[in-house]
Amino acid sequence: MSKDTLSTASARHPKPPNTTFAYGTAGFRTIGSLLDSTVFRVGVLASLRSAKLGGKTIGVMITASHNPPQDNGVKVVDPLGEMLPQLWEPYATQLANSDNLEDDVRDIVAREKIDVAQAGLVVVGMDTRETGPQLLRAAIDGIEVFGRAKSFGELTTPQLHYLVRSHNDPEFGEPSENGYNKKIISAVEEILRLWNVQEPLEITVDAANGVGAPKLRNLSSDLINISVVNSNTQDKSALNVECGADYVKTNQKLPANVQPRDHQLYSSFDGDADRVVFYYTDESRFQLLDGDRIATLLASFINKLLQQAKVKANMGIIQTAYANGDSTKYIQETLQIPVDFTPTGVKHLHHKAQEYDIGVYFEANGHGTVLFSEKLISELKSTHTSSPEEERALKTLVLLTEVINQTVGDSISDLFAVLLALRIQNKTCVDWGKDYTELPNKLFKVVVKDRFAFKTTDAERRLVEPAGLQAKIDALVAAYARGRCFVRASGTENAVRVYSEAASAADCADLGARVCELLE
Ligand code: 16G
Ligand code: ZN
Repeated sequence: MSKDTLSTASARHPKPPNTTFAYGTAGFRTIGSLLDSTVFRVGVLASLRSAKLGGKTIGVMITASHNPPQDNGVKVVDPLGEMLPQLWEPYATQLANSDNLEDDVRDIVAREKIDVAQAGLVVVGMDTRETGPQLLRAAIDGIEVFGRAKSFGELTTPQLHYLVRSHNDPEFGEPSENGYNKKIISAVEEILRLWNVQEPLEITVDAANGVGAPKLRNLSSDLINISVVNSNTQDKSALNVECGADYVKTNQKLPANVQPRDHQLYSSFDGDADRVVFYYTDESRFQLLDGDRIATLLASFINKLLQQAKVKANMGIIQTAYANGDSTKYIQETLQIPVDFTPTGVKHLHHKAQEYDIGVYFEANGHGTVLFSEKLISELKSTHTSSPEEERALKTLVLLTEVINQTVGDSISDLFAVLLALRIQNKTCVDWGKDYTELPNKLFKVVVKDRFAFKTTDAERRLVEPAGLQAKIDALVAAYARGRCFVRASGTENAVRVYSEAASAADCADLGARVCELLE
């Protein structure tokens, strides 16, 4: 190990005093100006991860997603575009907080039996935040202690995942941003041609003043006509402010700068373009189409194609506790597709979805994708068809596996999947909104002394600690028609979240408020 290099390089990235860092659900995330040493150390860890895997390409993404402009964050992406395995998260935390970096690196190298000479390439990307460029340089500095760095500059998070995967697996696509664009556009256009669609796909997207805006512009074509609002990435203080998927979902209202025409579909991305929600207005009433709706739309569309293609595949939908109870009921009773629940956080949903031939996973907040197993994809490619209708459905399914990002939830590819599902089924956004009605629901945030005292089970739907609290919640819930309520510690903020739903909006608000009182 080139000890000198590590200590010399690390001296350029001193750790701020009195700060502790924890690698959580979304990697490290805090005020951007505090993150220089952490990002440097994540760079070191990423090259160790590459060495551990015999030189495979690893990714580092610098982003704080939907968080406010002054925040930033960093996470590591594994070779096939998955999140860093949970076993390695403590190493990230260990290095970020280390007061003796050389010893801690040596410790990890010994424990994981790493030959640092094997360290290969680490690809790096960032969103559009003010602290991004400086943190990008810190990451590169860290990576180059053992490995090689390649910066792609500004990227959406899913683009970085794509780039990592395509560097390791050339069949996945060309390892460039252009390769990403080409893969999606050509699959979308081919589907449109198969279905003889003449009119271009059209939508207005609120890009949260984030990186999704410039990236969407690269995706126009004769058949794709997207207008982007909230596209100001120059004004660094505008990111995610009064716009973006998180704002729209949390406040259940239109973002700034969208003046809707009734019955027309709009969409919002978050700051790093891995979340998307849709909406329309109906006589000025705002109708949100969130992750639950995207899951049901895509699952039923894919089901129809499977039937037309006469292909059998086992499909499951993965939800979290935040999924609206009426969406779960609709999936189970009307679509007749099995539902699994996992804790919040993409890695949990993604993992579960991999158990199916087709695993559809979406968090209600709009993060999700559809995973197709390798086995099914090769079956689809080798199936012989006996009618043009079967042939078209089969081809569409194969092309959808290219439109839909197979590594992580992706605003851009989810946007196209939704537009295709609507257009091909001749379904309007109003039809989509009427697939099922939604139970009134409300989210509360409570600041408590120690959020780690709240321990859950059953995919975060029940508390096991503090002792006795769940029984009190159960007693409250029982008093409301179709009441449901759960409490969980946030993984990204120092707070506890309370979600309530009930048959009426008044009951839902009342139930949530009473449960919040129990926490004080
Ligand atoms: C992270 C997760 C997101 C989840 C959110 C919950 C990833 C990439 N992101 O942002 O999926 O919805 O945390 O936040 O896994 P919370 O724990 O603060 O409620
Ligand atoms: Zn995001």
